[in-house]
Amino acid sequence: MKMTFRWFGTGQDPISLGEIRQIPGVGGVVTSLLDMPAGVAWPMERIAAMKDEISAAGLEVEVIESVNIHEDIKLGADGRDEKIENYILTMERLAQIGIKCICYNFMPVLDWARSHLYYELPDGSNTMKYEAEFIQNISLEGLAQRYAKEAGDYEMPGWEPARMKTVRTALEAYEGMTEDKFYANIKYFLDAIIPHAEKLGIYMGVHPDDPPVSIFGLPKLIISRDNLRRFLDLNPSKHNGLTLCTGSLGARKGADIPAMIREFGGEGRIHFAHVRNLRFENETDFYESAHLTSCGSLDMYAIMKAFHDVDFKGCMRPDHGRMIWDETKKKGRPGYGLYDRALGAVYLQGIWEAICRN
Ligand code: DNO
Repeated sequence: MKMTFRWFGTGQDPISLGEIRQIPGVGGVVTSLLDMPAGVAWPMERIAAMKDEISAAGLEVEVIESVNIHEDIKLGADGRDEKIENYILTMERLAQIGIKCICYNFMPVLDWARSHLYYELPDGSNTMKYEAEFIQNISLEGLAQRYAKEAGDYEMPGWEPARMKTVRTALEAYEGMTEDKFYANIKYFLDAIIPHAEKLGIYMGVHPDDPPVSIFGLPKLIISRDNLRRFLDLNPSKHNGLTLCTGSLGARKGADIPAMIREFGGEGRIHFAHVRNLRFENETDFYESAHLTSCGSLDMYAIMKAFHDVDFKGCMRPDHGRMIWDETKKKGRPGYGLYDRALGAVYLQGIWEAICRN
């Protein structure tokens, strides 16, 4: 296991590479070119500049999160082939700087969503929260406005104001989308890109849908063990794999995350891991707690033990953290402050060391 840290890029992230380099045990970052719209081929100069900047700071570029998928591909619409070709071009260029793992998602229209970005906990820290009733009673536009207001200078990925302008049309395009059709569209994409991934030595890791429930009438299809199985079986190559996100999958009460790690990790199909905790407040609502087992509802020891038992050699990163020590808004995108994630990275490595030495 290699511990990494997500960094959104210069101008996109108030956290510096210098700060990340000082987190014990973290030698590389997970990053992206956030301004690249889905469907275009990323320019080689931009990719090379990203690599040079990160190397100059003494860090590796370990994983690209994300190369986003154009809606035409998800919908199986006319024009998907051209976007798939651009996707492959981007993969080829990323391979030139040594990238071995790409994280992406197949979430319809939106990326992840929460009701609250800065929910205050009793200790005075702020965190993200998902409250089902709140989401049921707000329109998508209302939520987008709330994010735009609350997230300060940073756009929430998947909720960019420019994207919100056409979001109704995008939502309508999903009317009548069936599960079988959606999986057929995924298969079409995978069958096109995976042979290239094999040639390039790139491992693709799909991120599960977050939250794992349907919101604003959109289907959520990659949320459970059975869905992950179905996804992997669409294309049996080892290069078609998962980003195992404990927080997204774990937001379904009762989900057995260690069992999923053992099953899919044991088959060599987990290529990247997001490891975080969350605390359920009732059957449907949760907030994102500090990483410690004692702070949330997930058993972080059991999760790390499962990764260890399947001899997980990929990259892992701490995931969303709380905003602590006065860093709210000034110091990080929602969920992506410096301090709580750094504590998470060190805590997870502590568990790992104890398991390895036992
Ligand atoms: C949220 C992230 C997601 C993730 C994408 C992967 O914090 O886990 O936005 O990066 O879904 O494509």
